[in-house]
Amino acid sequence: MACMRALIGIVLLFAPAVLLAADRPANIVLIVSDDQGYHDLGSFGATDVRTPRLDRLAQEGTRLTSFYVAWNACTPSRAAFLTGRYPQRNGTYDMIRNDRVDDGHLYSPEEYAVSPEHILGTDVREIFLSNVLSDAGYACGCYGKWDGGQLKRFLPLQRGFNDFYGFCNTGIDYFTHERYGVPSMFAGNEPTTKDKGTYCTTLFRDHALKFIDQNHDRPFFLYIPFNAPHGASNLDREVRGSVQASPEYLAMYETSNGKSLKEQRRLGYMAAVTEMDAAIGTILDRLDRYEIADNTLVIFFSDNGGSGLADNQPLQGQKSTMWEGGNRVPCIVRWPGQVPAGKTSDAFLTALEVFPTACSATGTPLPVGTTYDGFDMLPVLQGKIESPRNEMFWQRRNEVAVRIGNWKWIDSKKAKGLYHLPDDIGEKNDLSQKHPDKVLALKQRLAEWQQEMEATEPRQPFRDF
Ligand SMILES: [Ca+2]
Repeated sequence: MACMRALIGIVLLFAPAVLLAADRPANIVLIVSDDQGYHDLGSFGATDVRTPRLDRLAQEGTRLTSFYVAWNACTPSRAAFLTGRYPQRNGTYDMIRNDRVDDGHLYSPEEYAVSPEHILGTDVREIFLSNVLSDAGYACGCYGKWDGGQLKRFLPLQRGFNDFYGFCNTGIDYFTHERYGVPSMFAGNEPTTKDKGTYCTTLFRDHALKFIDQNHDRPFFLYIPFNAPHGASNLDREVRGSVQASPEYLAMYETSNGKSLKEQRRLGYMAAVTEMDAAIGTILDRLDRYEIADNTLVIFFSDNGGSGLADNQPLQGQKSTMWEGGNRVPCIVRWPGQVPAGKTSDAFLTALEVFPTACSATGTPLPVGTTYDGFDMLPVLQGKIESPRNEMFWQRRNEVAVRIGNWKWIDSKKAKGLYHLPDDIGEKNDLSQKHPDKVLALKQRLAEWQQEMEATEPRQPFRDF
C-alpha cells in the first residue's frame, strides 16, 4: 500500500499540470462560406434569408463591413488566406479548373486524370497556416471544400492538417458529391464514395463535431470551408443552375409553383444558407459544451462575393467582377473578452490578415523569411490602433482594381472608373474625369505592385511550371 502511495506520488509529481481551457493557447475556428452575398445574413441586412446563428455570432463578436478577399472567385481567394500572401505572390492566381464543362462535356476517368483540374495545385513550397499551427502542437482538421489541388502532395494531410474530409476541386453536387459526374469526395488522402447521397453540409458538420470531441482538451485549428451556397456542379442544367438544400430546409421557404425559375432558385439558395447556418450553430454549441468558446477565436467570412442568386446590396456587381460585390464580403470575428461583442467595424481589412491574426492569437511566430501581405488585425478590432492597411490590389488576368485609402480605381471589362467609397459604396459615380490626378496616382501604385509581384520568386501552378 505504501509502495502504491509512493508510486501515485511520483506519478503526480511528474504529471503535467492540467491546464484549464482559459490557460491553454487559443483555438482557431475558421468558417468560410462559398459565394454568399454581402447582404445574405440577417446581421448584414437580410430580411428574407434566415441566419439566426450567424446573427448571434455577430452579436457576440464584431461585424466587419469593409473586409475584402484577395480574389473574386474560389481557388485563389482560399490559397491567399491560407498562405497569408497575395495570389500573385503564392502562384495560385487563377482557377485550377477545366473549361470543357461549360460545353456540357462529361469527362471519362482517363481524361479527368490528366486534366489541369486534377493535376494542378498550390505550390508545395508555400507554408499554410495549418503547417505553422501544426508545428506549434495544434491539432488541425479541415472539413469541406479544400480547392487547393487533388494530387496527394497538394492535399490537406500534406499541408499540416491531421485530419481531412471533403472535396478538392471547386464545386460538387451536394448529394452525389460528384463534380460534373466525377466522384470528388476524399477521406484523408483517399477518394471515397461511402457517404454518397448524404447532404454534404451535414457531413462536414459531423466531421467538425467529431474533431472537437476528440481535441477539445488540447489546442486546435478547425477549418470548415463549406461549399454552401455555391451552385451545384452538375451537368444536368436544371440542377446546375441551382443551389441544393435538404427537404427540411426547403420546406422552411415556400418553393411552390407560381414563382419564376429564378425566384424558386433563390429560395433554394436561401435554404442552403439557413442549413449551413444551423450547422454552424451546432458546431458553436459544441464549443460551449466543452466550455472552450471563451478560448476560441472564431472567424467567419465568404470566400468571394455572392453569385447570380445572391444579394450583394448595397454593393454593385457579384462574384468574378472587380466591383465591391466581387471582393468585399461579410465577415464576423468572435473571441469573448478579446474582440468586442455587438460591434461593427468599418476598418479596411482583408482575408490576408487572417494568417498573422491566427498566429498572434495562438502565440505562434510567423515563419521567418516569408513575405506576408497582411498583419494581426486584433489590435484594430480592439480599438487600440487604426487599421494599418491603406491599400489593396486585385488582379484577375488583365482585369485590375486597386483601393488606396477611400479611393478605388477599376479597369476591367464589366467595371471601370474611379470611386470614392465612403459616400459611394455602390460605385455608381465614376469620378475619373473629375480627378484625373487621383486615377494617375492609383494606376502608378498599381503598376509598382504589379512589378513587385512579377519580381517575386515564381511559384506554381501557373509560373515556373
Ligand atoms: Ca466561391
